[in-house]
Amino acid sequence: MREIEISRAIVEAYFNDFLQNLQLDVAIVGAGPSGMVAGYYLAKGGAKVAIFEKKLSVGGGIWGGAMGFNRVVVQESAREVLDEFGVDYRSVGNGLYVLDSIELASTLASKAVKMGVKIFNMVEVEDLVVKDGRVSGLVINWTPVMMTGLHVDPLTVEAKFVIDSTGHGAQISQHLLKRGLIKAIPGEGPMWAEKGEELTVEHTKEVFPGLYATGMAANALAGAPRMGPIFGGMLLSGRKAALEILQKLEK
Ligand code: 48F
Repeated sequence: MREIEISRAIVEAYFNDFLQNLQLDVAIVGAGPSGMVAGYYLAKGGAKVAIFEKKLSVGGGIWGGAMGFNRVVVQESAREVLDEFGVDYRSVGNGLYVLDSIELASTLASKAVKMGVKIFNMVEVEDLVVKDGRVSGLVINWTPVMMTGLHVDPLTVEAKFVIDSTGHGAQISQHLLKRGLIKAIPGEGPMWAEKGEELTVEHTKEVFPGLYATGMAANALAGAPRMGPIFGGMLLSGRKAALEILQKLEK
């Protein structure tokens, strides 16, 4: 066994995948719950889809449950998404179910990847490509380059649709705001779990031509209430965006 064989295997495999994913049907930014669920349903529907995640780990805000107690709650309306993924849960009454956040994060990631979603971690999306009034791709760079502030130019990825699944800050939509392409991102309102969940799903939509927002990014764009450790809205939001985009792609 030679060290160079190990290096060659990694470099070839990674860059083959990277080349294959420079042109996508859908580029998702952020591998939290809404992004991974969106990716799964898009891949299931036959779309070519990749997720770009700036951290090393996928799962976003799932892992810590609430206050570090690694359990989360999902409501009745989202139970079919848990069943689709095969995540276990236990009823606690009143249409609520409790589940293990480690199982949720790892299963969403595993099922998305097995369904055909390519996840590129440690890649930060630093901007959008916008042409003729439509989002048509991502501007990406290595997270360590962004963290150190090195003066290194980015690369780009082309996509028919982009999804902002970046969570609370709606970081990708912020690029449109700062250029006056969208009017406002009010951010999340004070806690009201039930309303926040409803409005997150309701406001999961195309927020600018070619750009969808899911999960807490959709919530922030709508100025809807925060909801804490209940995750059904995140799962349903990811599924809703995926199904709408599949229709537009005529898949
Ligand atoms: O925050 P996050 O989990 O997003 P979500 O799908 O789910 C929110 C819940 O976890 C929770 C909640 C539920 O009630 O409130 O917070 O809306 O995951 C967002 C992911 O996007 C990544 C970030 O590291 C995280 O993994 N991310 C954010 N900005 C970028 C990014 C960026 N510019 N480029 C790449 N990844």
